[in-house]
Amino acid sequence: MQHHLLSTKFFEKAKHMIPGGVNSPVRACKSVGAEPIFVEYGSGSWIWDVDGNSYLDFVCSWGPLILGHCHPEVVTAVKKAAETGSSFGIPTWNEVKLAEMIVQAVPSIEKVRLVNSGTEATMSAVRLARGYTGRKKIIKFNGCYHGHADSFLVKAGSGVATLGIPGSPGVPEEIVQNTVAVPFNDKKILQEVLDKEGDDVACIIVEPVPANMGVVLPDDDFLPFLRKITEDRGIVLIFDEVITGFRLSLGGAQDYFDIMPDLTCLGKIIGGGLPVGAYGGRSEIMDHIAPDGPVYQAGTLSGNPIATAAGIKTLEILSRPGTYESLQNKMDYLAEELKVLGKKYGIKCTIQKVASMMTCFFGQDGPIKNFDQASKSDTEFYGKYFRQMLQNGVYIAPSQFEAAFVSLAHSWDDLDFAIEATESSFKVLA
Ligand code: HOZ
Repeated sequence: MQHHLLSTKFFEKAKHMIPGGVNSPVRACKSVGAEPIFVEYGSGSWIWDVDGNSYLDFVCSWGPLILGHCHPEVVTAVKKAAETGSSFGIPTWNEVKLAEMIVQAVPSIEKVRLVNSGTEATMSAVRLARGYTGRKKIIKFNGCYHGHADSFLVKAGSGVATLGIPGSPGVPEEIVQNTVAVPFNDKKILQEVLDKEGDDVACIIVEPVPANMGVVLPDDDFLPFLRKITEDRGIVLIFDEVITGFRLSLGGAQDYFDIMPDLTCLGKIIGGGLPVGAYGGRSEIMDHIAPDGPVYQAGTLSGNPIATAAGIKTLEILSRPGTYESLQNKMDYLAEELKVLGKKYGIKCTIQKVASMMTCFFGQDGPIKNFDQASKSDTEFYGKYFRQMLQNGVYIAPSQFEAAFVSLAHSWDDLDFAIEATESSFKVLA
């Protein structure tokens, strides 16, 4: 039987100095009726907490660790970079190398600017879209999460959905009135909004496969529709590929679905576990960014040499033959076995997956196509499931509205371990 004495002690202490004891809200595990574990270290697909318990990890730092924890080649690259200087605020060759790898892999990106996080990437991309079009409004989709910049905190997913808060105090009305949120996969409502306000719309920003309301797949004609209506109206189409970039394929969701946006936001995997974000797209648009153009955006640590070293090595490993097939096969196996177990124990759940990410929506017959439907999931059951899985040595996201990620480090034995842990959990909860 596990105990979490030291984690509890650390959390108590943390709460005195850090709001809620955590540096990002979902980590507090509130919505699953638990307290956070404090991690001591990770290796491959496993993490160990400060009380000596081990867990098979399906959070993988919320997506970046597609190679697992402490991949030896990434560790070597990071060590080597650290020995030659951690930050200069002067260009380094690593920035060019990472930019080149991104431009080569992501089909719609001709030029790319490196930043430090996904939030920075999305807020900068929207500023660029506004600067480029001279228009103010942006359209986003309910349940999609694009980081925590003011304009995006309207019907957002991830932690905002997890905690059930409508938006956020501190975001001025004048800012959110320029953000229109519409249901994902609903062409009719979007068309109506555009017929009314289309001439004022600078951009439509979308997670091509939303993963912050749980994993929700776009209808076959939805992304092509977005591409067509934005093109027709001179609206910039932004794909937020912070999660799907280098996850669905080397070229991200745009390559997977063969739909080219005007701008793309990246984060997570391109930093190999260190803080890197990026936004890029057609040169004609990107050339509006300072110093070439008037749209301002800057950052002291942007293109950081250690973070870019981790990113370069990660992308290099991902581009070796067979990586995406291996990830896909493992996720297919896991999802199929979970489906069988759901049936066996009479647990109503809908599993939605693409490539190596998935969500199991409890209490649902599915398919889940938008945030309204996702939010009808049985979150109380999810909480119980989370706690059982933790006891059984598996760490899944402490929220129904996130994704589970399989990494290259997950072995077939690991997957069988997760399947057994799920069976034990379902037995108790059925
Ligand atoms: N917004 C992140 C998940 N989509 C959570 C980040 C974190 O808590 O570390």
